Amino acid sequence: MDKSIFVTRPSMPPIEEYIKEIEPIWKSAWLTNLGKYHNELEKQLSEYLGVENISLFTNGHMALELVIQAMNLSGEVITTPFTFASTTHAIVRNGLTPVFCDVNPNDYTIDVEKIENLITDKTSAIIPVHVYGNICNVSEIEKIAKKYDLKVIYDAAHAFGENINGQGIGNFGDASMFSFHATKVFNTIEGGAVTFSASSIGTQLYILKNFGIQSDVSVNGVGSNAKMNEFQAAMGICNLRHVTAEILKRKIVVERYRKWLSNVNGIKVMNDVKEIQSNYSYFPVVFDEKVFGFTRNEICDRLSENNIFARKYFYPLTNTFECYHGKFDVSKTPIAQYIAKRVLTLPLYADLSIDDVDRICNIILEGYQV
Ligand code: T4K
Repeated sequence: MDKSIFVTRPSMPPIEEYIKEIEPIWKSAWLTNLGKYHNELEKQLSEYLGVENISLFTNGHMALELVIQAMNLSGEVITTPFTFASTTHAIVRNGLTPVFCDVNPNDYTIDVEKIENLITDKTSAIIPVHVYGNICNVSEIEKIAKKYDLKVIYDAAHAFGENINGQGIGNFGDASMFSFHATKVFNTIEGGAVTFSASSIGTQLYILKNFGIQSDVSVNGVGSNAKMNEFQAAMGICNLRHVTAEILKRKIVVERYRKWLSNVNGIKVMNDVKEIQSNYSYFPVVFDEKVFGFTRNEICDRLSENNIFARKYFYPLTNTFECYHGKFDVSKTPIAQYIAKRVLTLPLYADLSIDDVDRICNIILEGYQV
């Protein structure tokens, strides 16, 4: 029986490297609460991401929840439903109403042509998603935000280390949230960060991730606890040494998938975009069953029968979740609905072998009539 292949597999440093990194933490017994390793990783990440301001968190979701809180938003927030649960939940958990904009059919990010029609006098922000690491149309979003005086917070969970024309992706909008979860291109086991433009947001984030505590005798924010601990930070420091090489290995895997699947009728794959330096975080494939001859679900099942576990990211759409039943009209996001029913993210990680990619593609293409 073949070994199981999952949609992803964490990048990890050699264990000796991690042990060496955590020994001083052990000896000092300073384990968390914004310690030395936390501060060091913050510094290294601001350099790697090419941003001036950054704040680390225990995970990406808390980073998003708290940056939304830090912006003091009210009323409605325009966002997309073609994302992980976190994006929509972070908006709702802040007492805000998500207003769902459709995605564009090319890269599944927010359709900038459809944003303005959704703006009302209650709109306070736009929260677009760089889904799969596909970068939103940041210049159009900026124009709209300026015109209507709206905040922009990017869900950049998938966009670690990406650049547009050499500029780090964390420099756009008022803020961006990155996820450092085990399944991401760069991980701190669990973890996340917010990059932001106004330094006042930094003060707010600092307070909000530590219970709203400003000093020993002053608590002036209704904060949470979302601090990154020292073991997470040490993992980040190790992984950061290897991340560029890991991304290059991912690129080789992606190129092999493209070689097999790019010219298949009824299969759509993502290609590189000239201005964008990609991190190759996900490999989504959209199956048009009428042309390809098989549905996404049939291909997903066929892979599972071979112990290959691709994932239907992002199905179901967040605006169809049971917890939001009756609240949103999914017919207003038809492109997102179309893609969610047909997309499959194929296994992708730095150590996925070319032989495995070949095997996966052969299984996908079994029975395909040219
Ligand atoms: N915004 C967006 C757009 C996001 O995609 C996410 C997270 C967030 C916000 C929130 O960021 P975080 O709070 O998570 O930092 C996974 C990840 O847990 C989640 O981080 C990620 N997005 C989402 C797209 O994928 P699940 O529920 O699919 O994970 P799970 O446990 O099924 O893992 C997927 C596969 O990864 C497994 O089949 C095997 C492999 N795996 C997983 C883990 C946890 C490993 O090999 N080792 C591991 O330790 O959500």
